[in-house]
Amino acid sequence: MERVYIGLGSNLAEPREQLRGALKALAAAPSSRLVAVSSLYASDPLGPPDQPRYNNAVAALDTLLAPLDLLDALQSIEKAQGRERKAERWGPRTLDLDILLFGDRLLDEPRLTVPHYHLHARAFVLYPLAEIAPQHLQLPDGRNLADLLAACSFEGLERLDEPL
Ligand code: PH2
Ligand code: MG
Ligand code: MG
Repeated sequence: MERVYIGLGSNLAEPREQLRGALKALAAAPSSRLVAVSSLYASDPLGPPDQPRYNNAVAALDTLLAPLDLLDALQSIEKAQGRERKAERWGPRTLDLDILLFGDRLLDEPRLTVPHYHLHARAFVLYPLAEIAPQHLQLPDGRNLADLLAACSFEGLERLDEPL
């Protein structure tokens, strides 16, 4: 089993329900066990500003799947929840499931880069990740989660009290 952290995001069609649906699907993913889920967050959109705020969360999954097989599984969950792939970069979406970390692996493949490209700079990833990751988590490239957090402002992020 390898521990994978997955970023969840949505800003269309009842975002909180989108995240809930995604968690249900993740819990049912083959050869995998959903082990932790962060709080629910609301966040200002990164990218084009003329789009709704996002809901974000991070989940921890233990899996026997290979990285690209997990990516296939995540993309079929996105698709089942109405995700349309559009040309606009960072545009609105019903559901986005991003592999943030996959055990200790460093992957640089056409379909998958791990750790996720923008992990280090995104409050809506780092703060929920820190809730469910070990306190001294070290990324496979040597960076420490605590250092990344300390350098990342909470601005634009809001932790919601409602349960996910
Ligand atoms: N995802 C994006 C683009 N911008 N902004 C927020 N706040 N949250 C996201 O999950 C997000 C985003 C592309 O994946
Ligand atoms: Mg994303
Ligand atoms: Mg994505």
